[in-house]
Amino acid sequence: MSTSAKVAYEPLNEQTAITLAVKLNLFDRDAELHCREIGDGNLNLVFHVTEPATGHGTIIKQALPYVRVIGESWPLTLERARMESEALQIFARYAPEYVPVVHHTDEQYAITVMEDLSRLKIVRTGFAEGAVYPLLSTHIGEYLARTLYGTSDFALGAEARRELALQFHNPELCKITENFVFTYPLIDDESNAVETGLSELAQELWSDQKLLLEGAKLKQHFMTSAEALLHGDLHTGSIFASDEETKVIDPEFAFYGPIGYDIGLFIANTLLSALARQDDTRDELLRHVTNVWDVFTTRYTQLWQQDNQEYFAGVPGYLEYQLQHILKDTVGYAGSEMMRRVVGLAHAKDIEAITDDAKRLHIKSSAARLARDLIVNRTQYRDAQQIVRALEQADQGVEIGN
Ligand code: SR1
Ligand code: MG
Repeated sequence: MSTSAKVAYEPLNEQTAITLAVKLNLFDRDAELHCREIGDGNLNLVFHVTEPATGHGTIIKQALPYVRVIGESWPLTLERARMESEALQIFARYAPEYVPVVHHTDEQYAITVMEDLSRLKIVRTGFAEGAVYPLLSTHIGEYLARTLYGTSDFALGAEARRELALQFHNPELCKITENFVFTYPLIDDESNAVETGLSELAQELWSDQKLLLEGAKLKQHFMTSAEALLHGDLHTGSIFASDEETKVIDPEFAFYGPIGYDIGLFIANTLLSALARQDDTRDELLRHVTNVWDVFTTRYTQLWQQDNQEYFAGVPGYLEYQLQHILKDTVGYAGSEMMRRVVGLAHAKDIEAITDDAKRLHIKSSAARLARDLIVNRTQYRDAQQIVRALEQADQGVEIGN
């Protein structure tokens, strides 16, 4: 296979993925290689090429010209592969220890070749199996503070920030979020997947005028605010981890948006996994919710004070105002994400896998009630501990309020 600009795109298969890995000198020419397509996301192909004799491996990710889970009837730009590889490289400038190394990219083939992370596990899967990942929220809080502060106006200055934002226009993937996170889950749209035992609750939500109004405001803020370069889809399926290590993958939804969106997605998906836990370790997942916020704010504050291009940065109260604004967005977007994982198209696989109907329905209805409160009452939340209290109230079926 050539990587010349004249060659037309074609999807890889397990054999051509091996050919490419050898051609890129990632393995010896005579190495015996195995390859498996392991993509389980909604959009792309992912090939895992390994050399069993040495234990070495690499990942080759390729965008398809359509949405993988739907098929060719839903075409989608290959441009997302460029977004992903460029975003990975930018995030690596700020937080290299939390991002996979990119070995090679090919725009024509929509390919990103990157570090093999098979020593780690996808956090959503690990959480479902009972893992806790003690360092996860410390690592994610660091990653979020460094990437989000580092790409903001405060760190870069407005001119450089505007230049960088041009590189991450990403209209097609932003439209997916606008529709499937912000719009469809709040209306009776045919794309929604609502299980029978939840249809009454869904009808209630879809006619809740307060929810629609606050959901609309969050969507508009997502569409117009350009605070920092976001990952754009930072759920627990986009994070690999072990007890010692954390890596954030899949930033194909990267664009300039509101800082609270990335934090909110991590929190929402951790809350969902916590709702599914009924043993003592639930508290350890909930600690990730408070800790990610604490680590984020501590580090963001240090970065703000160390190096800030904004003339007004030192004005008393300005940093505190920014952090309150980010918290309000974080809470609201955590609500939007939780809601779409219950009544929208793309559900959380760990919750869907629960076979006890009563338990699954309880988790989903608690999640929907919590999500509504996070969206509608987001300005009332003063700290992340309040989110944890709201989850316990939703789970116990009592009124949410502090
Ligand atoms: C149709 S795509 C739905 C979801 O898949 C991606 O992983 C994003 O989360 C998107 O919202
Ligand atoms: Mg993804």
